[in-house]
Amino acid sequence: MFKKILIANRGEIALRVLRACREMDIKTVVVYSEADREAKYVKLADEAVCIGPAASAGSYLKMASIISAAEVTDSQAIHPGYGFLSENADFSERVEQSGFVFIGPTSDSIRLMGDKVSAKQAMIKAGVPCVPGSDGALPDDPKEIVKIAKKVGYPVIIKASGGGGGRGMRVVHTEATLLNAVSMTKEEAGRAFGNPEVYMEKFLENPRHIEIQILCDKFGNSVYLGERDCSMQRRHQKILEEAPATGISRKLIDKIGSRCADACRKIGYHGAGTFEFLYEEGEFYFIEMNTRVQVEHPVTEMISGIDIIQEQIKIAYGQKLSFKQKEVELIGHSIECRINAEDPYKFTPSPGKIINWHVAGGPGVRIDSHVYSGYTVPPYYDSMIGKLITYGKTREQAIARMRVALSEMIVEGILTNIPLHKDLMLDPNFIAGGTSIHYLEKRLQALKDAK
Ligand code: MV4
Repeated sequence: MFKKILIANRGEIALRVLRACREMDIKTVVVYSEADREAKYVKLADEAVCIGPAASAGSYLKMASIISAAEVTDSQAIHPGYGFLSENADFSERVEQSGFVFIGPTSDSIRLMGDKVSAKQAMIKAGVPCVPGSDGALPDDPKEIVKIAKKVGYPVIIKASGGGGGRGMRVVHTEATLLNAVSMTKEEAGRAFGNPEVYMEKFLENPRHIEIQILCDKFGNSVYLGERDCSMQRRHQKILEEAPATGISRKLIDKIGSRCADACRKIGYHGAGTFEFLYEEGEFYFIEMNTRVQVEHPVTEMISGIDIIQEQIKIAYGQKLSFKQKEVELIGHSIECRINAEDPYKFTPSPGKIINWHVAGGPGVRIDSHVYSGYTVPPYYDSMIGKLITYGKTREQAIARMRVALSEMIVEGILTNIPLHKDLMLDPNFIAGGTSIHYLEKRLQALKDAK
């Protein structure tokens, strides 16, 4: 096994990776910016290297500084976490060219999935169902574009090939506004992603966001670890996730899951990965694939008993997957509430010093967080300061445990979204399960209107 791994990230995921390494008896190196000097994982790591100023452009995004830190500490591999350089194909390439192992898929896989048109074409070829739409990128000829939209049927959505995660999209309801929307999306995409290519899909009005977790080794063995429901979101930021998804049959999950695992084999993927789907009226439609570990991976860990970070490390080292699909047993239910340092209803960031931090406990409660009493939440990064995860035999029990756990949380000195999570745990529609991607925004609007 690796003797030493460098963790190229910050916050709760840096601590999460560090814990996985320590359990495996692997030495850890963390890199940190000047703003993260006081973080808990910096003290827990075997070695820590300051790589630059608070602004991530000068630290967590500086490839040369991270690779230098790996060189001076004699690290063997680099775990990129999520965000920052985790889905940057050039970074993974440079890591490998410098003689280190990138804990993730090949740069070719990252590139294939980073371009949404090539990702979708690869998935169609591999037999994964996709949203009906244009066959690849849209042509320049306006007549052709109008023809494609007519065939797809309105409403349609125009998406940038270089986009993803909600960036660079436009919904079009009628032919009258189509061509202008296409040019505007192309214009923006060229500026934002350096790639003006766009494609078209049928716009699904009220879907759920369901994703499939997969693991593949370097020998063509792949498994799926069931699904997560990530529909509870606002402005493309997920706020809570759960596994399994309410009301979707195991038979259907097994069908779509094995398609995903097959697709990984076909494209030579290795590592952990997530297939994102829209789910509407009993059908799955692939939209994007994430080639990193995700924030919400713990809910899958809770119901599968599989440590996804440790599996990533073992795969990267070149071990074969130690279990087969039929040995994957998903038991119980898990919910994750993302704890953000922000106003619970205005969503404005609330960085600053945490005067008092007291976390929940008891059976079926997990906290992934790097913060502590006296820690100052820096204003430079994402507002997520931790994740509260519960597990129960049933969804009802996971919700009940979440309700109690939220009531036990004490966070003083900054605002958090804990009150919003408390509200949601009592919301009849959430309790019923299966709400769409638009539910939270609609509910927040209704609250505003009532005031
Ligand atoms: C869509 C869609 C409806 N129809 N595609 C937004 C993020 C990006 N991953 C894809 N997104 C969407 N694609 C079609 N054909 C609606 C969304 C969408 C969405 C998707 C997942 C989670 C939250 C969302 C919020 C708004 C829109």
